[in-house]
Amino acid sequence: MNDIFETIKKIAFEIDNAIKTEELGYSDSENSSGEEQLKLDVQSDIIIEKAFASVASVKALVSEEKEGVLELSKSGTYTVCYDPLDGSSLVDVNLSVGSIFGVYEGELEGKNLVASAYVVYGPRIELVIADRKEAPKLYRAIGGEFKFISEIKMNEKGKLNASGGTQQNWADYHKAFIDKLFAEGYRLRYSGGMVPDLHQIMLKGGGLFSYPATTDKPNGKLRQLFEVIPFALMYEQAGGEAINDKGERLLELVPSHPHDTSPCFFGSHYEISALKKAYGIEE
Ligand code: P6P
Repeated sequence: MNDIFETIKKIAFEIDNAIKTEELGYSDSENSSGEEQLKLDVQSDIIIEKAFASVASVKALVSEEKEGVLELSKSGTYTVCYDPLDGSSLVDVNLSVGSIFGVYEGELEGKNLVASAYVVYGPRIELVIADRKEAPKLYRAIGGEFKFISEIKMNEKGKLNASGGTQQNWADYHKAFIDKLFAEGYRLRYSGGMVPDLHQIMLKGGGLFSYPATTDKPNGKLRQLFEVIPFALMYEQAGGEAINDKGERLLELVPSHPHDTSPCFFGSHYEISALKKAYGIEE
């Protein structure tokens, strides 16, 4: 799998360069979720597809920017599911964005995720890689190379609260729960970019990121295969938890379509336990 991670490092520098040099603006197309595609979305997807086309261990790709599964090689082992530039609309207000990768072996479902990685394009380029055995590893681009910085471990309880979704469309019990955390002194940290928002909570020791079911998005907004499940591995391996609105582990999700979404909650044990109580979920 090292060939996949080395490829992601190359991709990271190419997409970072595209962010800094390519023209912004919308293309004249939509992705499978009906979202208008930015030129950078399309450009980033092309960079990733080209990069993995020559990696022998990769048999197929699933992209937020593509409809179905792109077969690359019958002899490959892994399917890489990715969001090439998550939160891309934040680039034109100069906020951090990211790429998310889930590496699956076998059927495309949570239990078959063998590793995940994400890249944060911010003041620095940072890469985090997780497998099923160890804590996530943080790397930082220094002098044109990624240097290992540290393993990521979360505390039992954090201080940050990233509360996603349109508040007027939250369920009453969700609003009461979020308000309770703020009443306990949690600080709001929400940029609208899943990658930097989840990265910040992990690196700052913990807290809660929530994107619940809402009246306008009853199945949540974030995609299972290339957003929710890859980050679920990160949070669990960092000592946190990642569940849906029924208390099920996000790593046990079984999407029926490559672009299925799920309500999702990522956090430290204290916050997830408090959420389960607020949602009437048995511990
Ligand atoms: P909202 C970006 O569009 C994204 O897919 C994630 O990166 C982010 O967490 C979420 O949507 C933000 O959605 O509805 O809070 O603007």
